Amino acid sequence: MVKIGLLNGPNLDRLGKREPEIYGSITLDEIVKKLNLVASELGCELVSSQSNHEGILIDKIHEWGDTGFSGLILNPGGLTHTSVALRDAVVTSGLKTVEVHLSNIHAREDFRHKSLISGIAAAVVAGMNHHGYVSALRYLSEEA
Ligand code: DHK
Repeated sequence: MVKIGLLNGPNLDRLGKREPEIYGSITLDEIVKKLNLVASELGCELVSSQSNHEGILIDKIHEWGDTGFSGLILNPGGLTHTSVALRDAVVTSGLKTVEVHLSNIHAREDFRHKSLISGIAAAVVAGMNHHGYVSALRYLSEEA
């Protein structure tokens, strides 16, 4: 069975109450529940994790890369725009990765336009709110 990791970075645990006009009003728990339903329809296994700490995210990517996962759905939050270390971890893991953003980062502040992850991701989804995670899962379930 294809195993896919869902990894959310800093502040994504605040979904639902965090700037809902930008990030939507659905919580991360609700997103994960929806994704688990889709995963079981697709016949793949989804494992989810969230952390506000860069090193913990990196450790999780290493772990998933070493334990038979084939795909990664990654929303690095603000680390998208700053973290060379997270980018290096994704490359090292060998996981086929889809970068997801709830908001359209290209329509926001200039500092959000640059992603250090996009250049090494298989695909990027931005601005589709929680639907972006579902699209990423559908893609990886067939392509990872
Ligand atoms: C989430 C964040 O936390 C921001 O720092 C990014 C991203 C955008 C999102 O749209 O999901 O800039």
